[in-house]
Amino acid sequence: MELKRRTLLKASAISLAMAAAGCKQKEGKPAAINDVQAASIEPDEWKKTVCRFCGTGCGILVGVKDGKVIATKGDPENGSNKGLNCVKGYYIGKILFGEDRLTKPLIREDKSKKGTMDGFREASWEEALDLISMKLLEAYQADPKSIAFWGSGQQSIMEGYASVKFWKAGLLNNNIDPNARLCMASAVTGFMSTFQSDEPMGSFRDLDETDVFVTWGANMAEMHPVLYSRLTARKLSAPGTKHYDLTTRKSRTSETADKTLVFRPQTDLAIANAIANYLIQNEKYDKKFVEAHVQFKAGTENLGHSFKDDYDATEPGASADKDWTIPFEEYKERLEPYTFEYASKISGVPGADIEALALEFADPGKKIVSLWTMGVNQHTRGTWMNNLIYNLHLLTGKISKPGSGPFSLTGQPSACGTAREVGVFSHRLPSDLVVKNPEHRQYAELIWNLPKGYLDPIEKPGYHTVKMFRELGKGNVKFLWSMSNNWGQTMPKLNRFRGQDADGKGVLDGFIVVSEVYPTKSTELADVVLPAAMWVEREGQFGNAERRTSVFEKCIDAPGVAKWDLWAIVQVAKRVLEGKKIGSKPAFDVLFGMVWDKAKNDMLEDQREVNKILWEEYRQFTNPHEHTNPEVQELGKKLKVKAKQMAPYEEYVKKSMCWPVRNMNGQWIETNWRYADGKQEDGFDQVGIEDFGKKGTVDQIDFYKSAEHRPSVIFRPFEDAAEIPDEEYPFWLCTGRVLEHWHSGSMTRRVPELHRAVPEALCEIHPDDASTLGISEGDKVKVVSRRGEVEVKAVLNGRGNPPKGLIYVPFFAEETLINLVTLDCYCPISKQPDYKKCAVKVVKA
Ligand SMILES: Nc1nc2c(c(=O)[nH]1)N[C@H]1C(S)=C(S)[C@@H](COP(=O)(O)OP(=O)(O)OC[C@H]3O[C@@H](n4cnc5c(=O)[nH]c(N)nc54)[C@H](O)[C@@H]3O)O[C@H]1N2
Ligand SMILES: Nc1nc2c(c(=O)[nH]1)N[C@H]1C(S)=C(S)[C@@H](COP(=O)(O)OP(=O)(O)OC[C@H]3O[C@@H](n4cnc5c(=O)[nH]c(N)nc54)[C@H](O)[C@@H]3O)O[C@H]1N2
Ligand code: SF4
Ligand SMILES: [Mo]
Repeated sequence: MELKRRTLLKASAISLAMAAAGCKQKEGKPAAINDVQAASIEPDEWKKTVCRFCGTGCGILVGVKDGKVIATKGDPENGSNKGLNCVKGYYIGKILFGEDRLTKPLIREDKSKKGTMDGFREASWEEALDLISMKLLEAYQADPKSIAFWGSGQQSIMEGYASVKFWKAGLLNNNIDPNARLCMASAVTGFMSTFQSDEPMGSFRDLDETDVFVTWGANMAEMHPVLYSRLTARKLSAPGTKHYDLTTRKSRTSETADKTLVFRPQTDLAIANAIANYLIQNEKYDKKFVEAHVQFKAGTENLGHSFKDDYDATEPGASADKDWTIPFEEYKERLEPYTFEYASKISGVPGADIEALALEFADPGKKIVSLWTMGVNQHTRGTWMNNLIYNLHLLTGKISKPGSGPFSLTGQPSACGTAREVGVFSHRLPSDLVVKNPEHRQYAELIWNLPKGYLDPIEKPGYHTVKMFRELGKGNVKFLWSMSNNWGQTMPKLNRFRGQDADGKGVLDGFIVVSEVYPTKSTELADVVLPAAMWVEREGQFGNAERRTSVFEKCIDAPGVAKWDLWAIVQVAKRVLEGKKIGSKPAFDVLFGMVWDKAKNDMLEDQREVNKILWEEYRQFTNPHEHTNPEVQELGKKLKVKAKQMAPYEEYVKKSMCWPVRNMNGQWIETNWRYADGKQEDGFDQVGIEDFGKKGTVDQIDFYKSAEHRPSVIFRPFEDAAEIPDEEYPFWLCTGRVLEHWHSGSMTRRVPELHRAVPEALCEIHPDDASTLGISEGDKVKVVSRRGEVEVKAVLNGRGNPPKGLIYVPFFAEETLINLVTLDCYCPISKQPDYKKCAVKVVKA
């Protein structure tokens, strides 16, 4: 096994040396890890880490010698991947070594050169931090609403926690949101509206045990490859296991599916309702389960679309998240129009295929796992679509059981751990708490040692991401700090700040700080660039899609004077809070004194120590029962925050675990199926439900976080997309990713092997459409929307195959800025934009 691996690595090293790849990587230097490994040098030490790419959260062992990363391999002991890695994980070490790594702080001297990497000079950290702090204070004092922080599901958990604490408690400002708003916001509002508790109930182990897989808008073969291999392994080892792929374009994931249901964009809403309608009309739902565990609801309808900046203030915008209880009969009635015929007519999927899937749900003997990612979340009715999938699992009782459950897949390595769990959202606080609830704020005040009523910012909530960048474009956000993201490329409708008809004055005039590891489309727009220690150049934790918290150890030092992002946050907090008091104490001491070394006048040097101290503080949010203050214990109990209880930091250094993690007889035990009190003979290896849950009478399930312990089946109708193809713009544009590249390509395009595999973005188009337009393979085409255009090469029989009338363009290539074309309409509940559909025309360039 190991020998084979060496041979492989050798081959890749040879091809690496021979290739004249047009990407930036220090080749042949000791830093080019696989090179060294092929030369049979044994690492001094293998350190435990986690992949920094997708939400699968694969464990990776990093081989270190003489302070250098010389090899990487999958960690066989990690429960998420059991030693496997996809091609990005395989080459992950190389992301550290792009030749243009940012190693020194940069300060822009020439504002007229904004939009390029010219006009910067190198600066010391001291100077950069002083300047940032001065500009932040200046903007804040002029207008507290004019500052913003844009975070990321690629920050470590404590980096996210520190940024939340600084922004929300230090600056009393809720203008902090993560890139996860573009990614998981609809999943969050879906979970909260149905279950009143965020994140999936099941675990990846469901994939190994199910009878039927349903992908509802996820290209797992390319985006969660290691999980996908668990799916295919299950199909191979348990003949008869089925996979239904619902999609708007045939992808690699469709290739192994038993049935692919290609539907017209947005009509997934109608398909899901048709299945629910069938179950109810034919009494094929699980009556016992429904009677014991479920309530029925309806919500605001006819929401319209969020084209306008003031949409949130309109009547439908403001009431979008309202829902109310309805009797079962009313739910049944509302569903009635959703026959297979109707769903088939609007979706284009044969009625028999929808029926086949409905029959799977109707079969009480079948275990079903639903999986979805951006097809469902990046959707102007994203929250609704999440609700509709839960409806099917709740109606059939196929939930919280090994092999059965709705599983919302997370994109980023720590969208759950960081963005969601510690609350890097404009409306949230740690542990599912929200800023607009006074009791929730009071709980945070108790943990953060703040006077009662202290957390009372003007805006509750602050700006969500789309709003933040709209306001930046207009000049109303005057100070922005972004960290571990690349908004200059990944934000929808980019020409609000760049492109031919840009309204980008705000970006030019505002003061923008970008913490990065490479030059990007965002650093081009920055006033200060802070060089960050990336991946294993610092220690941290990620929380993956199955609620698994993992520690990654620091393996090497960062290049140049690049520094840990968390250090930069604390340093700016130190300067900005200078002279301010909370009660009678210096504000900085109250908020960050515990990680500050007064003697050295710097943050504590030991990163593990810093992580540990902050983690133990965060753990007070999730483990009130361990707290010494009875007030915390009581309020914590009332708010049921214990549903997310965590283990001490050191326990995660030993092994990764899925929360809630409970201490049972001195052992820290993870939870694979929430809400369930498992019996071992039923396949559970956990016993005992949450302390505040009662032993469920039906299926040993108790949805203890839901109102009245009953999650909601919510009726959500079909409402059409925000922009629909017409005569002038006759095609649907769908955007997304490819296996080899990560988002804006800033890291993966610097890995020669990945860059060579997919060197440019291509526009997939159906051969019939191409022929009508006179387009041949490889021709340059212009993709034009009402907002902007890009030029891109056409591919007729590419990796994915769109149906007639739909084209697909990935967004990894900065020279093909497809987000100049996309739309920034969002789901009115989650405020997550819909990158998956807008209307375009295609012309030969
Ligand atoms: N290689 C690689 N892997 C990644 C990433 C990466 O950049 N590269 N990024 C990670 C991140 S952050 C994310 S969010 C995930 C994204 O993972 P995915 O969501 O799987 O990938 P995408 O390419 O964004 O979206 C493709 C899916 O959207 C579906 N879709 C399009 N329109 C609709 C619609 O109207 N309704 C429904 N139901 N489905 C629709 C398509 O059918 C297709 O299955 O990938 C993660 N993994
Ligand atoms: N058209 C279109 N656009 C989309 C999507 C789509 O489907 N279609 N999907 C959306 C989704 S789901 C997502 S999640 C977003 C992702 O959008 P972004 O998060 O904006 O894009 P990334 O390329 O992941 O940006 C992460 C940046 O962090 C840098 N980095 C790496 N490590 C570190 C570190 O330790 N510290 C710091 N400070 N920086 C670091 C990397 O170099 C990289 O440039 O894109 C969204 N945009
Ligand atoms: S599947 Fe995801 S986490 Fe695993 S190696 Fe690939 S990118 Fe990394
Ligand atoms: Mo994402």
